[in-house]
Amino acid sequence: MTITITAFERSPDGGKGLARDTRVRWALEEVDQPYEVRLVSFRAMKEPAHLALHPFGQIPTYEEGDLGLFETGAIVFHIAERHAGLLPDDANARARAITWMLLRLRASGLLDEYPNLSAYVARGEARPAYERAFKAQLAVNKPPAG
Ligand SMILES: N[C@@H](CCC(=O)N[C@@H](CS)C(=O)NCC(=O)O)C(=O)O
Repeated sequence: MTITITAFERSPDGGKGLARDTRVRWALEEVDQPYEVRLVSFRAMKEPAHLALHPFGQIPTYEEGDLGLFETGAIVFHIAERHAGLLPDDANARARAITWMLLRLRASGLLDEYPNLSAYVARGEARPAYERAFKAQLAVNKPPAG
């Protein structure tokens, strides 16, 4: 079944990968799932068709057959539940992995305090799946001049 996500038609970050569709793209790349992207303008995000998918008129969203999801963590969790490779099978290890998955690491301020966490993020962003996700979002975003 085709997976379709939404992303900014023109991201305010100019291609730095900060918009949250990058996280969803990354999860899909990690589990090797092809996906399509519907680009939405700021205006279209607030119109009924998109609001039916996302009650707050934001990106990302996720559609797969009858299923429509919003909220990045929920989408990534759904992908991790459906496909092997993101969460361990052992119940306790899985619970610990989910804890880290739900932590908004960048927003937490912990990266400055704990160098091992910055190194963990750097290792993640060096992964081929992240590079593919980043390049895919960059392809629709123009970096700022200079
Ligand atoms: N809690 C939501 C936040 C989604 C969110 O903030 N999306 C931003 C892009 S990263 C957005 O659509 N901003 C445009 C707007 O709010 O009008 C999630 O994690 O998915």
